Amino acid sequence: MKKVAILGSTGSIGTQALDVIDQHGMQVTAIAAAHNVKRLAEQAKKYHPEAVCLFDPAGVEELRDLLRDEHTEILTGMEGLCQIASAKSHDILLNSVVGMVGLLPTLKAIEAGTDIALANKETLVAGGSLVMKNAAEKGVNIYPVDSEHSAIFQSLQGNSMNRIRKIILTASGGPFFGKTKAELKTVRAADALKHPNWDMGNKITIDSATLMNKGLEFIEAKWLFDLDPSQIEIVVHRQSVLHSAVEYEDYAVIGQMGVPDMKIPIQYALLYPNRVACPTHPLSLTEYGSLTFEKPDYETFDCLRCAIDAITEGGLRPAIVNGANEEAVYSFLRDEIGFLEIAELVRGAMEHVQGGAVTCYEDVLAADTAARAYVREQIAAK
Ligand code: MN3
Repeated sequence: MKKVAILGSTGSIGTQALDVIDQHGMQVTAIAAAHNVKRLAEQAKKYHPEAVCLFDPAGVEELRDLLRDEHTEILTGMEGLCQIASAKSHDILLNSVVGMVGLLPTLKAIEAGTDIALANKETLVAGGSLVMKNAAEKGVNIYPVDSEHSAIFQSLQGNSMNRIRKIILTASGGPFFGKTKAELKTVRAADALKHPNWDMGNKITIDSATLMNKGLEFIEAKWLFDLDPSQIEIVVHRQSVLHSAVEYEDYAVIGQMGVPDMKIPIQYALLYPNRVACPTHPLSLTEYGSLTFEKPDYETFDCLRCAIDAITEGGLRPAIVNGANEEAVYSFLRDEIGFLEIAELVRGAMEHVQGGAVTCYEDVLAADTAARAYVREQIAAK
């Protein structure tokens, strides 16, 4: 029986992973959540993990009380996430926390030699060079959970001898596809939280609306598949049926299709290389009738261009863009700034915050901190 530890167990990816785990009778050895005490306690009572971590220390007493009859270790904070990530009691760590907070636990899991199902894209955006270098040294496998990267990973199977020309990274286009900057000026958080194809958390939903999500995925793809930025083409595909594709040297394009349901990539990451029944439904191409493909609007959605510029420049620039974006998105969710200001703040941080080379985790953390401080200063000075 495969043993799984989940960081981010109460979120969208975490709960869908548990559906997959229920279907296949895997064992859950540890779970962690940011602040959803009640759901975390329910999960602990159902799965009886060895350890439970609530990142936010404010809720720990309540969690302790809810789990007083359980024999489970209760942890908190970054220390708790890292303790779970470093433990040797699971075969695979699913890292589905949101944000830069996921990077250190990823590095700890690699240090422990544990394979990772990676849904935390900021891990690779902010610390891609470190993560990939350390994983290679330790022989750790990183299985992508993000649907696009899973599709690329699936399209690479059996093709290790063949040369990749480029990858086609598909994008849904988000809820504001086709809109102009003038129309987006007055958008509020509530408008942006209606995403067409996927059910996700708030941070990633806003990232999808600004297209920063695709920018982060562009960087993620560069690191996961060892590509040059010029080898990644972003294509807007509104139906989210083709989840991404690989073009080989002979111009054959191999892609992966399926209904837009994260359980398929989650299951592939957890059970690789096995393909077994998944708790979702089949794809009916005739129900869709037609699939469309278009170029992204880089003019309106400047976050996307920022991310590509950042990884093209390299070093700490992607960590700066990521940190500035996180800070700006949470400000937007609190209605402190307008929709278009997210991209303006990210662009500002990209141009004004000191960059440099990535030599260790502390470099990444310092760049992230400086980018967030820049964004907060700009908002305070408004
Ligand atoms: Mn995705």
